[in-house]
Amino acid sequence: MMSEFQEVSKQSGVHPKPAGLVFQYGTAGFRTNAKLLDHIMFRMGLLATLRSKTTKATIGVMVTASHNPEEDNGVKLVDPMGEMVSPTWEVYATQLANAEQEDLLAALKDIIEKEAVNMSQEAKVFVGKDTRGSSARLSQAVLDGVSALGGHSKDYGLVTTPQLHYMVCCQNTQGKYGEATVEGYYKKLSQAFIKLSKNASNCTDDQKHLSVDGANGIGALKVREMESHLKKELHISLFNDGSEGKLNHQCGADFVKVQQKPPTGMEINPGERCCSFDGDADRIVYYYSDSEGTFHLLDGDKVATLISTFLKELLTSAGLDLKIAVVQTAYANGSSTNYLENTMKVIVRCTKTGVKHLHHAAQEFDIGVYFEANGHGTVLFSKAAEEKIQQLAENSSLIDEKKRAALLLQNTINVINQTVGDAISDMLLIEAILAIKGMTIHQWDAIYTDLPNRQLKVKVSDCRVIDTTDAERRAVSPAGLQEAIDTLVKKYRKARSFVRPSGTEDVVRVYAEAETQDSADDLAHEVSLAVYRLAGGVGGEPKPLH
Ligand code: 16G
Ligand code: MG
Repeated sequence: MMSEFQEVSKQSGVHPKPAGLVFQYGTAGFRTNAKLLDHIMFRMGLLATLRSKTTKATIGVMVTASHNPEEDNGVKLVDPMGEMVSPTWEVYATQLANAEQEDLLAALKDIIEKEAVNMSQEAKVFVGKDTRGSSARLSQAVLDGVSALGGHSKDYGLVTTPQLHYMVCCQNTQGKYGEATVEGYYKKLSQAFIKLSKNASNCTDDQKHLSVDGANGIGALKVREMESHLKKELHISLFNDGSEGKLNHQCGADFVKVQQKPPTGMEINPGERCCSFDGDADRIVYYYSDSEGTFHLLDGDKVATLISTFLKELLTSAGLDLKIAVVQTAYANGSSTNYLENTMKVIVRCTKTGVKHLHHAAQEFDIGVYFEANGHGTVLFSKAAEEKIQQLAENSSLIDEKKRAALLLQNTINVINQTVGDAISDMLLIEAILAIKGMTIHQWDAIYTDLPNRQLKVKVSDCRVIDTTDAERRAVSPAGLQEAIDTLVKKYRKARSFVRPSGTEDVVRVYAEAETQDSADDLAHEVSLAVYRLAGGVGGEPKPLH
């Protein structure tokens, strides 16, 4: 035991913490300029090793800053079933990251004590990284942290975030979820996709075509690797593949969603299906341009609607009585919620922003479809639901339609990465559904019409003055803010607005939707002004958009 700590002391000298630097384990881990992260990476290697010892399972560490600019980097921890690390350990992560150099051992021992970590337990940590220039050096710092505490590690090298989550889950289920290799991932997903595609009768080569914007990141590399496994059931034209352009620069899912325009570097023909991944391939959005050249975005809400409709129809055909729900956040377009609740009649839940909250809520149903409007999402099947579907699919006495539905459900389960939202897996599922339903992207888009909306941000001196409730839909402080928002919202038709402190940036986010774009823009501006005045705005007053 003594020698393990000696090694930590020695190695931490190689990855020293600049005095005074303080970072929080935010919504999706640590994220900042890559130059400031070396000590954090080393310490997350230490923490993952402790987490592995306490859970007696393999833990994942992913080095990425997702959709942030190339200069940034970040790190997130993955728990045994492939889910985000538990909230208590997020607190430890923050404590360990911020301990000054001379206090590191004390901080480490404090966690060991609180969690009663058995230091003689073996530890195993899986490490992955994205394509950023800084990722190789930073993932080495993670590996150093693991070895300093005597843990074993496996370096997966360049993988997408969802691939790393998948490996962790495979490993800890002793292969029940799949084989813990990149090759195993491609095989499982592509075999399920090909089986689903066989149900798409008379699908032409044109309909099998998809343009993919890889955001110049890891997703592009991995789509390319996967292509040969797809056996021509999907024809991909890959753009922003990283050979020239800069990561996430004017491209990728976040750019397309926020700017509501196509990425640069992509050829778009009218009516053609296109999609964009983000920098670590855990988000996807679709879009197309119509014959008049107008751009149409199909975001996470549209994806959730497509997938849940498909699943609900299959459950009916299969005669399975399973409870299906869609989990959204306050950012979900009001039209999507209305359509899901009133036309499709599925249960809709709303949670706080951040994948872990949606994931958690989705676990409460037999089938939980969760998507953030920004394109992060997946589907969770309860163990009981999976077993029922499995049994039905294996029942040889079933008649045609039921059998077909049961097999489709079974292959749908296999094409989905249930550990976390996965752009590649979501893409394959969406492509299969569109092919099976013989649906064009225009028909998918026409299922409901989005309400015009606007997102703005306001700088205030301290974001913490804003406290929210009801899944971030209402502000409880500062005093008077919610009343002001309520009064403003009443001025417009079909309007809704809310504000929340960002978990990744030092700003307050404002969302507004209304019947027309002008109304949404005006409302967003007026609510921004209310935030500025009541919550301690800094800099100049927010200016109107028009
Ligand atoms: C992070 C979250 C994402 C959320 C976003 C909100 C994960 C893996 N990612 O990117 O789900 O939508 O933060 O950012 O949880 P904000 O708090 O700055 O609006
Ligand atoms: Mg991401």
